[in-house]
Amino acid sequence: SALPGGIIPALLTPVDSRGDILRDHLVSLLEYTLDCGVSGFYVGGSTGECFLMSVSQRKEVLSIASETVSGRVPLIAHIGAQNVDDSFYLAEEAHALGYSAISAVTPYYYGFSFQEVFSYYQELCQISQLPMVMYFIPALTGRTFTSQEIARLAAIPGLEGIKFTDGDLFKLERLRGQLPDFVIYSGYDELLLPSLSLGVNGAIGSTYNVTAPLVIALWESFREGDLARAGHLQRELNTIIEMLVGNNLYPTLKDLLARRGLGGGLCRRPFLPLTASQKEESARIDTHITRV
Ligand code: SI3
Repeated sequence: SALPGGIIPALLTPVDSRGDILRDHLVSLLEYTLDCGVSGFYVGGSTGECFLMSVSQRKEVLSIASETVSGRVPLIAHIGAQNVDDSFYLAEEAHALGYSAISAVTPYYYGFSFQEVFSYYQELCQISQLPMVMYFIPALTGRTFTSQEIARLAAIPGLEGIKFTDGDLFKLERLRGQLPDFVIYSGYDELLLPSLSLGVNGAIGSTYNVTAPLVIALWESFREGDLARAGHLQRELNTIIEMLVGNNLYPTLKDLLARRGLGGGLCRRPFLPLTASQKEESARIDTHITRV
């Protein structure tokens, strides 16, 4: 498959107080994480705040990322949208911009039937020449699938992978066993090591924007068979993730970038800027990360 493996940040999108994209900050984040050795980027996903953006902003983010990365690592464009025409449009843009793959969240909000979800992916895969990574995040879409249903989706020509953001590792294991050639990305940063032990091909996560060196070390320790070190790193990372999630995740991740001189910016409304006490907690998280 043309899909990248390894550690892939779900890219943050720095914006100013009006919600406009801060190109320079986005470029700094891309260059910083590339220097850390990440294997690709997942652009415009949940972490990228795509559901809070206009289609033209989403296109702008896709274009800044492809111009900046300029072929150094593969890029996956999240093009999922509530309006299918927007998805088709963004899928075409992603192809024109040289993306390696597209990804779409499973249709949500209206309680669609399996057949409706199936047709949605089938049509997107027919229209786009790029491989599709379905984005499975039942906690946020309210829609789950059995491993048998995911296997039926995986049989759609062009649907080559899944971003598996679910804590059901039994389901993950069943999928891996049934579909040896299907590309599976771990989506919960908290569960990277157990997911690696079950044979995922890569991991896409929000916290990798600020913890890339640590998480790459975890990945390499696992590959070298040093499970003690991999386990130690997962525990350290989970302490950081717990603090991040308890402090308003995305604004805190951006605050951490700002502390490293990378800009970072704000999040789009209705996300609020960090309060004074959240900023203090962010400073503690920053210290914690540098000590690991
Ligand atoms: O699309 C995306 O931005 C992601 O890759 C999301 C990713 O699965 C994250 N999920 C959400 C809802 O943010 C995780 O990385 C998550 O933030 C992390 O495991 C902390 O819980």
